[in-house]
Amino acid sequence: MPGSPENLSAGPSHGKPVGRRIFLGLVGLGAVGVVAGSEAQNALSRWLAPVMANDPTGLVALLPLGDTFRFYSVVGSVDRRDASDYSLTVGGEVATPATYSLTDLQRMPQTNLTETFHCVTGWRVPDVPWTGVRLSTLIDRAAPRSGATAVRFRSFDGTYTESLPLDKARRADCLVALRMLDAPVTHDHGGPVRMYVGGQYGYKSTKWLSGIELTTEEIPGYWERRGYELDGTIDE
Ligand SMILES: Nc1nc2c(c(=O)[nH]1)N[C@H]1C(S)=C(S)[C@@H](COP(=O)(O)O)O[C@H]1N2
Ligand SMILES: [Mo]
Repeated sequence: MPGSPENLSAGPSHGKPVGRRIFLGLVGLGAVGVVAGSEAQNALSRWLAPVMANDPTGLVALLPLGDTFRFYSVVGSVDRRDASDYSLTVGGEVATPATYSLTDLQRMPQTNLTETFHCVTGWRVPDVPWTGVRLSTLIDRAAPRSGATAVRFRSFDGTYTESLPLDKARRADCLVALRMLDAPVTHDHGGPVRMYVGGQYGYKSTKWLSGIELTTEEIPGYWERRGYELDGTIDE
C-alpha cells in the first residue's frame, strides 16, 4: 500500500479518516484470527502484509495477531534475489571497499544468537534465532577512515535506508543475517540477506540489504524522515 508521504506519519495520533476506515476493517479480520487460532493468525498476518506495511495509524500493531512477525515493506513489491545475483557492497569512508556474494558471506564465520524482536509500534516476537556474519567483521575488513563515525544501510527495495553510530554497529549482536527462525531468511522477511540489529527497534534491521556505507555522520533513514527517532534503542 504505497502511500503519499502525508500518509506515512509514524504517530498514532495521525488519524486520518482513511486510516480509521482501514483500521475498523482490520479489527474485524483480527477477530477472525483470534477465534481460529495461531495458524490462521499467521496466514492473516501474511495476507495483510501490504496493508500493515505502512500502518499509517500505528493501530494495526494493536490487532490481536499474537507474537508473530508482520511482513513490512515500504514499497509495493521487491525483486527476488538469490545466490546468482545477490551482492552486498561495503564502501564509503573506508580504505578497502569490497563486494560480497551470498556464497562469500556463507563461507565467513557465522554467529548464532536468540533475542526478542521489538517493533516500535508495539508488537514483539520472543526468542527469535538469527544466524549471520557479524557486522563488525565486515566493518573491520573495510578499514574505516578516521572520519567514519556511522554506518548506513541500503536496501535493494530501492527506497529504505537506515543508519547506526559506529559503536552500536560494532556490537556483537549486530548481524548481517543469512538465517532467521532456523531457516534461510525468506524473501518476505528481507532475504536472502537482512540486518539484525540487537538492542534497537526493528526499523533499524534493514531488509533486502544491498549496501553498507561508512559515513561521517548518521544520516536519517526512511522512517526517521517521517518522525521516528534516529536513536532506535529499545527502552524497556
Ligand atoms: N527494506 C525494509 N526494511 C525494513 C522495513 C521495511 O519496510 N523495508 N521495516 C522495518 C520495520 S519497522 C520492522 S519492525 C522490521 C520488520 O521485519 P519483518 O518484515 O521481517 O517482520 O523490518 C524493518 N526493516
Ligand atoms: Mo517496526
